[in-house]
Amino acid sequence: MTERTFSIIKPDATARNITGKINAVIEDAGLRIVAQRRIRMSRVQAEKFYEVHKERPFYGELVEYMTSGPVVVQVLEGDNAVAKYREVMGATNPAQAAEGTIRKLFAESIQNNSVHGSDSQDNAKIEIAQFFKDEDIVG
Ligand code: RTP
Ligand code: MG
Repeated sequence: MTERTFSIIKPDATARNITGKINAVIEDAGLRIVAQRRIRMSRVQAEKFYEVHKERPFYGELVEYMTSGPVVVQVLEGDNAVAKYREVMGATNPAQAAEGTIRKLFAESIQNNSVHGSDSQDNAKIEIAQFFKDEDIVG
């Protein structure tokens, strides 16, 4: 079933100028980038986005990191896009990520792991709506 997921290319990746390389992996996996914008996340945006992790010990550092440089927010579309993109991203910790995944190829550490992808269809909808208007998504 065709669905959409939300992606962020994180500050470690924009800093190394590898957004195109990451987009190539996304497209080679059969996902289409149907919306994309480069932004500087505000503290308020980052705190809201990662609110589910508020009680985790890494929350403060994570918000700090996500606001430390530009990010690229994206909407990806394709068959089973949510699960497909999680597969393409690889495990949160790059040391455990499978060969060929974005995090295996590019991530620097468990925090600086190059990309975010929604973990469910419900969250994908919520996350997409946080950053994109319907008319800015062109499928
Ligand atoms: P994401 O939400 O960014 O797609 O990543 P994920 O589902 O694979 O991982 P999650 O558990 O949701 O964690 C969100 C992000 O927090 C950072 N993190 N740091 N220092 C740490 O131990 C730690 N653990 C997680 C990562 O940037 C992770 O992607
Ligand atoms: Mg997550």
